[in-house]
Amino acid sequence: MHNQVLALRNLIRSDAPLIHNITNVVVTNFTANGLYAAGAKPVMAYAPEEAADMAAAADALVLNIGTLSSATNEAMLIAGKAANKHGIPVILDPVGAGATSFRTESAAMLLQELDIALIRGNSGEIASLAGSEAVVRGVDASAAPADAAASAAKLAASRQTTVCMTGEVDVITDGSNTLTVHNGSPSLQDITGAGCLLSSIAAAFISRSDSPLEGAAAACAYYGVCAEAAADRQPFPGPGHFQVHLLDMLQQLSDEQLNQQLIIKEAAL
Ligand code: ATP
Ligand code: TZP
Ligand code: MG
Ligand code: MG
Repeated sequence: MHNQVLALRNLIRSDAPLIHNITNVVVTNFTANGLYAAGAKPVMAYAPEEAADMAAAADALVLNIGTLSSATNEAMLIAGKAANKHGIPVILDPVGAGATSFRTESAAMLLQELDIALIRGNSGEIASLAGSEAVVRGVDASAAPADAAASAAKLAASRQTTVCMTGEVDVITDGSNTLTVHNGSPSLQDITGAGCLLSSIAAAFISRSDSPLEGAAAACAYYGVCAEAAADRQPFPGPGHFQVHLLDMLQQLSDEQLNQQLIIKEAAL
C-alpha cells in the first residue's frame, strides 16, 4: 500500500483534479486552500441553476452538510444526480448527523437518492447513520463507542458504499474489507475544518484511485503524516500556527517522510 499512497499523492500533483465542493460556510476558505496545497483545484458552486453543470465538469463532488439549508439540500441533490450520471465519485461528509433530525434526515435522503462512493465522518455521525446508539452534540465527536468500527462496517454494507470513520485511528471499510490508518495529531481537534478538509482531499484521491477503499485510506495516511509533520514544526505557540503549518506540509511533505511515517494496516472486524 505504501507505493499506492505515494503514487496517488503524486498523481494529484500532476493531474490537479477539480473538486466541486458544496460545503459549509465555516470551512470554505480552509478547504479551498488545503486542496490547492495538496495539488488539486477547488471550486465551490451552490446555486441549483449551475450545480449540475459544475458537478459534470468536476473529477469528484463533495457534499458536506455542515451548515445545510433547504436550498443547499436541493443543490446537493441536483449536483449528486449529475455526478452519478457522468460516473463522477460523490463523497458525503454528514457533519452533525445525529445532532438534529434535520441533519440526520438530510444525510439519509442523500444516501437514499444518490450513489455515494464514500461517507467520511466522525464516530458519532457514522453510528447515528448506521442506526446505532450515538450521542452527538454539535459537530464534534464524543468518546467513540466500543462498537464504532462495527457500526461503520454495518453502514457500508447496508448502503453498499465505503465508510471512512476518523478519530485517533481511522477505520476505512466497504463492509467486507477494512483498513486502519494510524497517523494524525491531536492538534487536528483544536482547529475547525480538519475533518471537512480531509473529506475533500479524500475526494481528490478517490478521483485517481481504483477503489474508494484504497483512495480514502491513502488520503487518511497522507493527511495524517502531514499533521504529524505540522505538529513538529517550530515555532508552535498554538492552533493558529498548526493550521498554517498543516497547509504548508500538505504542499511540502517529502515522499521520503510520507513513506517512512505512514501506517496502514489490514484489519478484521
Ligand atoms: P470532529 O468534529 O469530531 O473533530 P472531524 O469531522 O473533524 O470530527 P476527525 O475525526 O477529527 O474529523 O478527523 C479529522 C482528522 O483528525 C483525521 O485525519 C483524523 O485521523 C485526525 N484525528 C482526530 N482525532 C485524532 C487524535 N486524537 N489523534 C490523532 N489524530 C486525530
Ligand atoms: N459548525 C457547523 S459546520 C462546522 C462547525 C463548527 C465545521 C465542522 O468542521 P469539522 O471538520 O467537522 O471539524
Ligand atoms: Mg476534528
Ligand atoms: Mg466533521
